[in-house]
Amino acid sequence: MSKISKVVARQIFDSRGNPTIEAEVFSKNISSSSICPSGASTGSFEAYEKRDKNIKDYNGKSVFNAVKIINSVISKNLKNQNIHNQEKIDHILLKLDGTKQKTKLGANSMLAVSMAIKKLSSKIKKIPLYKNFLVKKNYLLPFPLMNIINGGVHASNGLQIQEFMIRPDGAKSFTQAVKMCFLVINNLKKLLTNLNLSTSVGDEGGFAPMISSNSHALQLISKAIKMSNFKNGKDISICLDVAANELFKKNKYSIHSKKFVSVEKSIQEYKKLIKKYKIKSIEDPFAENDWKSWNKFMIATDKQIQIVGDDLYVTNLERLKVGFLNQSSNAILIKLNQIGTVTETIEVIKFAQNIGFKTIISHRSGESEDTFIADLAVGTNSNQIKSGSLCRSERVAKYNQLLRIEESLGKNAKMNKL
Ligand code: 2PG
Ligand code: MG
Repeated sequence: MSKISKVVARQIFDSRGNPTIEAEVFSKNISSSSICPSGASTGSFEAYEKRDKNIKDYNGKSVFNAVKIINSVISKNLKNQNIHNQEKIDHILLKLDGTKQKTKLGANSMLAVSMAIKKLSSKIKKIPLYKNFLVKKNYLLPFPLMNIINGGVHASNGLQIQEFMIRPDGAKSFTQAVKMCFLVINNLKKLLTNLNLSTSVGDEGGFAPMISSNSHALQLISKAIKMSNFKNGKDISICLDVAANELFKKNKYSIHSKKFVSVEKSIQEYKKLIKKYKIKSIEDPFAENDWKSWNKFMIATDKQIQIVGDDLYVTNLERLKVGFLNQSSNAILIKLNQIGTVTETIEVIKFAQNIGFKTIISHRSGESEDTFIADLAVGTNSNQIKSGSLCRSERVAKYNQLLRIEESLGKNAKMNKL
């Protein structure tokens, strides 16, 4: 048995330059560390992210109190625990916290520790991280969902929809999947340059040109797919994250233009976009409490596309159960820091897979060099992974890790089902 000797934390910085936590777990003189990510378009039911809120220090964003919690109470209570018993350790953290939204310890302190434990366990077992989750053989690679035009709160261009993504549905390997996305991104860059539009990027590495209509963004992407000699909807498909919480007021939505319109009208407009641009997946088409509209949308699209709950479920088992009974979606986005521990995340993935939902592992808009989610995707047999564009090292790091995993699997490497 390998025991935890201590846990140490420090404040470091995420990809937006905001303070975040790195936790390092020790077993004698071996250690592993992990970094907590942070969202911008957060669901209100997400677990609590502890920040100091002292406006005179780092504009209120420092995490020194959370660091202190790890160095004192968490380190003390985890001392001598078996490093391989993730569930027990996570339950100790949950008990220490004792609140519904993890407001006492902070989900950021808990998650940084929880992920570092998982990493140290695999290091001590001398197995790669992806082999330390649910899947024990026949590992599959997830399809990447690359966010190539950024809008919403991730950019300042005025685009209503937050993420315009591509998914290389025709790829036979992860290497090929990345190559296909690379080609489309390169051609999109050429198109933007020719139109004198900016090729600077947003928080998730996608371009953030000053265009303000969804259909303009979709036309550009369709054109880039064609220029790359791929067929839209077959080789590559377009997928969206609307992040509709940000576009909701008094039961109306401003998804398709700046004007707020009814749910029925929004659904009609969605249907037009789906048909015209062969869209295959839409995340958060409606707001987090608007369960009725989600169900109407499921009925209106009649299983033809993937409908993904992110802010709707916040990787929370109770909310997922409600969504299942309500027939709100057929897929779930998985973000570790929405719930706060590895064990709870795995529980949600297992449940989702049992009810036939697709699972999509996701980064946050504030990320780091930590590639934990790449291994999590393979180790849980998740169908897709969303980690931004093929740009900005904190995004590419996850795709690079998947290329390494594919290489290590050799002939046995296969793509997951869509
Ligand atoms: C989302 C995420 C990641 P954020 O809405 O899916 O793309 O964004 O981390 O800002 O919540
Ligand atoms: Mg989302």
